[in-house]
Amino acid sequence: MKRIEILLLALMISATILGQNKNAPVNYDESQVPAFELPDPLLCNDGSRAENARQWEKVRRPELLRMFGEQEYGVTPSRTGIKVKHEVIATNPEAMGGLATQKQVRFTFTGKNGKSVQALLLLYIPNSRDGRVPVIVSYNFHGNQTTTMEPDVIFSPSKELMKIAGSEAWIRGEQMSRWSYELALQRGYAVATMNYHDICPDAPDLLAGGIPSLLSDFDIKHRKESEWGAIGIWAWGYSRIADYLEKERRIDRHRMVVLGHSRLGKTALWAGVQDVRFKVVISNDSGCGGAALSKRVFGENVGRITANFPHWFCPAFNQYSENEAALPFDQHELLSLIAPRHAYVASAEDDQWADPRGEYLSLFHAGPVYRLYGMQALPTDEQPAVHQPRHYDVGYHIRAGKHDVTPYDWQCYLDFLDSIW
Ligand code: GTR
Repeated sequence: MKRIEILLLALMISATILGQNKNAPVNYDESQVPAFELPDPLLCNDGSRAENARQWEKVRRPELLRMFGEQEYGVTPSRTGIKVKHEVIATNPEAMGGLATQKQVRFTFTGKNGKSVQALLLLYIPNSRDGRVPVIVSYNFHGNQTTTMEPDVIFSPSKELMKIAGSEAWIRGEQMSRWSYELALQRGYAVATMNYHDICPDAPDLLAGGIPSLLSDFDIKHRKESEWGAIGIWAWGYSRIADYLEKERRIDRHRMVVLGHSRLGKTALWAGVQDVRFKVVISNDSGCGGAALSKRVFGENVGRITANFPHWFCPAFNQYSENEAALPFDQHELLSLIAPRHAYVASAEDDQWADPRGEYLSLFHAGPVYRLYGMQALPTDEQPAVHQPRHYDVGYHIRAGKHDVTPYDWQCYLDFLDSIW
């Protein structure tokens, strides 16, 4: 073999070993979906089958949880040594034209290395209700100030951190179409948001900021196979928000919802799976590495996602790049880990990159675990038409339009929450 051929061969082999192929082919043709067999979520590693909720909780659930940690998102450290301080830095009892009480809470995280980082939580509590109310917790993409035109909402600290992104995207109100605050507040729900970059900057090179900078032994470029990455760290951040909300006297800590869109939908699922304080877990267009079944290899796939976002998952996940058939698990099992709490999956018709059908089937195949608890899961593998929400003890809808969060999505989520509470 010529030298150049040897070099090419070596490159091909290493690309396969390392996964992460930016050019992994993308399929949008249903007839080209490979034949695959989904693992049975109830089948334990020793070959026995969980027959009831107790066996599920004792044996199978911990096995699956460990698998997702070790092979996809990375293991969440049981102790980070990080201390958190909360300070209410602004309040407005007459926010949103009197609809809500607004609070802005500064979180200061301090690591064992003595470094600190700050994050800012924006909380709206409905004034039309007395006492404790349910809360929807959801990260935003570009700062609290982008979720509303309310002039007293302080810019998220990550605006400084993300100077490279110093674009239009960060201006006040820019993302407000994604935040149906009024609707939620009118219906008696509090909403809490924080910018996800505050917790961990979403760019491979910026991982030096945020929580990673407080972890002296963490180096994104040299992680161990099962070491956590950005999704794991954002999920950890969701739990820190829950810590605060549990102590807030207007919040009903038994009715905390985590909601996320897209990469933050993946994050909401991983957070909700691990932290049982979230009683409802909502995935909005979360796609590959979120609600969608990986083994369908439809739209975004493991090769593409691990190549484009090497910092999101743990290195062990790369081995399934262009090799989804080898996955010993699939995302329906992630959704099953939410039982006996409630999972909601939403898709958008034009968001084929996220594989709407794969998202639906994933929730359908999580059904056996919900049924162990006597809960009603999706009764059929036939995906409903657009704007025909299916609300049981789990929920699903698909709407017309593109990859986004819209008032229609919020309305469906609120209807579902009303139906279970
Ligand atoms: C895309 C990515 C998706 C999804 C999306 C988003 O580029 O391929 O997995 O996470 O970003 O978060 O908006």
